[in-house]
Amino acid sequence: MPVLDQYLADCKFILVSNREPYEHVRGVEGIEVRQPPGGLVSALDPLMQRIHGTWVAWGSGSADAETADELGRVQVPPGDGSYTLRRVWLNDEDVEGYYHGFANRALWPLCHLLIHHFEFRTEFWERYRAVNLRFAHAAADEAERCTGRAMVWIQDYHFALVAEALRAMRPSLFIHQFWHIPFPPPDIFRLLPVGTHVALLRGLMGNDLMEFQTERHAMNFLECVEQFVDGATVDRDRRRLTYQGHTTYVDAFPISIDVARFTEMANSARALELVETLRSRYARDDRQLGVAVDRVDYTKGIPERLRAIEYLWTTAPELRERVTFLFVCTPSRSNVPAYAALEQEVGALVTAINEQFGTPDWTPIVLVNSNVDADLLAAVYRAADLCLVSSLQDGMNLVAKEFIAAQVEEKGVLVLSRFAGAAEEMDDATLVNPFNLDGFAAAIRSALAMLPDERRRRMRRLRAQLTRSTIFDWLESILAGATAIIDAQAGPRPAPRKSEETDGHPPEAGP
Ligand code: GDG
Repeated sequence: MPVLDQYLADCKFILVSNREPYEHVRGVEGIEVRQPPGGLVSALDPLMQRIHGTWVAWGSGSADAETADELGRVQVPPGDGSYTLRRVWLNDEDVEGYYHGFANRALWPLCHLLIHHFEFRTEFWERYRAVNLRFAHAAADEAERCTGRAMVWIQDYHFALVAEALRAMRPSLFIHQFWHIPFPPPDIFRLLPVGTHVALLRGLMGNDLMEFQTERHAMNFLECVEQFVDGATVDRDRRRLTYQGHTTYVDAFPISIDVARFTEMANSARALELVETLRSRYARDDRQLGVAVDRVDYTKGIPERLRAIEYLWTTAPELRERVTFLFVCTPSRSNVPAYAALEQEVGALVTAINEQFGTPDWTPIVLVNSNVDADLLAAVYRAADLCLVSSLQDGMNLVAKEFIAAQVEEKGVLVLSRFAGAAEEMDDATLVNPFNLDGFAAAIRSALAMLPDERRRRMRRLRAQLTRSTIFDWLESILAGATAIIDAQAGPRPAPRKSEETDGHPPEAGP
């Protein structure tokens, strides 16, 4: 990664995210270290090791405190220690208010346009502000420890207020933020109480660069600023805005996956064994295998998908027993009531469909209600004749990309919601509107009927395109964008304030 390495040679890189890359937990045999699954950690951890950065995150593990120093710092990876993890401590009320409350019950549904799930409570908002401020202090403190330049990269909607607070503490920092989920248009964003929506926008405007998954989300953000922030100047053509003398650049950087790793996993001996098992169990006698993989989240359109399948088998009885669906539905955020209710709804729908259509030797829908390991996941994708992604709204959707990377035999069809960010890059998928019941069912039907040559032609193009845009390309383009802005920033950056030149803690600053 030449751009990155060149820039970071004399710059400290500070990453801020909710989840930490290494969690220490107390197990039966003492303290164990766990690395949470997920593409972001596996892409950013090697980078952090190479550039010896600092990662600021919530210390969520049961043995995190005893393995860190009094400031919450610990060297990771264990046994190598090439970078610093700075843990921020949250108590139960913080987690309830900041994470489950404002982030997941207010911002998450609002950004996904699912306003019937939107819940605002002032106590959640207050916690969110307080926790964001704490993260800003931790990042400022880490920046203070370096002699040269520093760059802070904030991840996601958990931290909409960090950039502004951090800029007040350390005006000379380069700060940018990647927003992983959609950004809503003004008519939705204004459902937040007056004051809160402006505070969030001003918080994000503390960034030098705001990164979104798609052009549409970037434009929504600019429109919200234009409508709600008095005194802000928005230049849509040049995708930037200016407020109180500070310019924020805004752009789209679609995230991706480690394509080579997924392809390699799909080609492993273990995956091949599992593919055999899956196909002999679920795709005997020329039956097709349809798969779906999601966290159980109301944004993923799982009930809508089940209803489309039910409609298909009701209106086209000849397709019964011709396809089995395997749904990997990983429980998620179960302590938020809407998620617990959704888990029940999905279970009940699957039971009803299986009772209605099942036969002694055919279970129409196989529901796996737990986290599956990476080998099995790769095998599920490889074994599939079709993959259904039916998000009602989605920033990107990595499942669609993982499926393509694992389709080494190029025989599977991707049925993809047009409301997932991924759809904007994937003309060769079968695009669907998950709200359109019979349209969705018809799309599944035509995917099942697609001939092998057509499947291969489409999958080959999807694979070629994915290979050109991996998570490493994503990282490189963001860092290239950031360094271009640094180079272009006209005039000297604001002089450091008094507090920055001392060893003292940064001043209190709030949004
Ligand atoms: C947010 C945005 C955006 C799921 N079950 C298992 C498992 N998974 C993995 C998948 C995939 C990931 O979880 C889900 O990623 P998505 O992209 O679908 O969705 P979110 O979690 O909602 O992520 C989204 C993303 O951020 C990145 O910016 O694309 O739009 O909402 O990687 O494979 N993995 C394993 N076992 C499971 O049972 N190993």
